[in-house]
Amino acid sequence: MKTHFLIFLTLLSSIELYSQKENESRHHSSKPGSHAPIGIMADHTHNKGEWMFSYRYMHMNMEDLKRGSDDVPFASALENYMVTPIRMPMNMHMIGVMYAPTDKLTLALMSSYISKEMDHVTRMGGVFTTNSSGIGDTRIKGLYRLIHKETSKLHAEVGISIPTGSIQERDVIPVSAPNTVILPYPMQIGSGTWDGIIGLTYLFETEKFNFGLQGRSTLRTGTNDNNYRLGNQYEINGWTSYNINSWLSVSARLQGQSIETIKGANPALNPLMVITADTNNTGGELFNGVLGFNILLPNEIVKGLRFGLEFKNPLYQNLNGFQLKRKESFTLGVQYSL
Ligand SMILES: [Cu+2]
Repeated sequence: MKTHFLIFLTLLSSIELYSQKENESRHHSSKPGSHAPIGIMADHTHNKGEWMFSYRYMHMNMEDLKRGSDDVPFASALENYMVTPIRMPMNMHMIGVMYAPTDKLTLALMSSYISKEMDHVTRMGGVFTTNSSGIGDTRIKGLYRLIHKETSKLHAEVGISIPTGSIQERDVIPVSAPNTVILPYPMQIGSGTWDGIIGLTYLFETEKFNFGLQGRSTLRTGTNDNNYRLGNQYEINGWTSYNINSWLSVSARLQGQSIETIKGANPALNPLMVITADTNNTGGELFNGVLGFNILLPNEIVKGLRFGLEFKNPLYQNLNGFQLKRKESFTLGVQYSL
């Protein structure tokens, strides 16, 4: 009986010690919700001398057709085009490095490996699949702190996207005779142009809750080697997260996206062949709901290691012309700071 009591006392005091330690490390940046949901890029800055390495895996799927905001059958696209895609899954592996040379400025470098697959049906009822994969465009960014208080933070993002991703992806299609052709716009890996990225992120943090608002644009410049330029992208994200305890937070966010149409056209693509080769069928407005959670491993286990997961569900999509409908997607990520 006495030994049981002693064990009980020892346990109690170790719990007491642990929670004291937890209190000491309860600085705002060391909570799970201090980082935005994992699908948000450039959400935070670092203190002078800090490094961070990250890896994200993103899976997206598109399936069935839309014209504007309406669901339409494949047959309606096949009245005007020889071929329509029916499904397009996409996988993306992203690696990132962040480093802060000063307290004010954080530098970030991002690279990716992308693989895409597209299933099609032809007017004659035949089906076939094309594939593409490779290294994506490379992004170099500077994040500059404008406001950096304990509870409210504001930083600007300025960057460039270097066209390291291929715009010459080819595959075999069985239309007329099996033939290796250049793939349409959505199956290419990069933009082929030097693009600018600008953004602004505001964060508000309390003991339990975090709120964030981010606006960012990808602005394309010039014309690529295949005579076109992808549309500019404008995106706004608003999110809130709640720290359930010292290592787990849950989040909800809303995302609005506006994508402009492609300017110019690749002369090697016949826009009557397939809907994805017609630039009228590009761009649109999307509104998504995203749920997720962040895990910050306790310092006693590993210092500075985080995990995040997010599930995205389209709530509204208004797409120009005929386009594949965006479906659910998820992002899984690991971040390690030192
Ligand atoms: Cu970071």
